[in-house]
Amino acid sequence: MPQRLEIAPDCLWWPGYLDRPAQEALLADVRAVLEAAPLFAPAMPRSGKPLSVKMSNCGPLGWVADVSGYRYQAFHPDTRQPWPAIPARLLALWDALTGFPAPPEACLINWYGPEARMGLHQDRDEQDLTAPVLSLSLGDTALFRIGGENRSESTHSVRLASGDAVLLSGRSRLAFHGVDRILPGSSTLLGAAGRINLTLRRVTPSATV
Ligand code: MD3
Ligand code: FE
Repeated sequence: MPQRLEIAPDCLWWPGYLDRPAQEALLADVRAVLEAAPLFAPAMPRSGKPLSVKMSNCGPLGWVADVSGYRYQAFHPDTRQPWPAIPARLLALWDALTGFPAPPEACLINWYGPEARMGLHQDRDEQDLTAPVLSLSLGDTALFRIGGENRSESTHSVRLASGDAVLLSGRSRLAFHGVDRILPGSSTLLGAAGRINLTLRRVTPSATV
């Protein structure tokens, strides 16, 4: 079991959690998902300005962003087809790393070209903010930044590399975070510059006893 580090309160990081063969297998799963659900270009609500990251999803629900807002929906914004299922390998990673009693409902696929970034934001479009979020990185290293629940709080940065896993729960679930830049050429996994980040999430409240 690779070493686990706490980058911020309740934000756990496993550098190199997936070895190279596991990264290659996961990448093959992602490429199969992208055949059925191609990357789309999300846009900022109101302005319609495109984000630099391209996206897709798998699972019963997917996160989309367009001029009318941010939301989860059951179908691809361009093809109007239901999202493909979450690959079994990802469901197993969710179970192993979160121990959460309900399966993820959404897996957002973020694709970063060499110039892409993601501004500091909070993830609060999910109805169940008590469930964890699991992130997996493939390809080039990202300079990831995380702060506290208020934008004004200090932040710190870590380099998320191919195969790294990050688990956000508890006090980190509403932390501001973003990607300042990626380091093109830092990984050979994708066979080209760029980075893929997968985030597995619950969206709706899970049943309580
Ligand atoms: C901290 N993705 O998809 S993953 C996102 O690398 C997103 O693509 C980044 O931020 C990426 O929303 C960061 C790590 C991560 C994911 C979800 C979080 C950090 C988080 C949710 C709450 C707090
Ligand atoms: Fe986020």
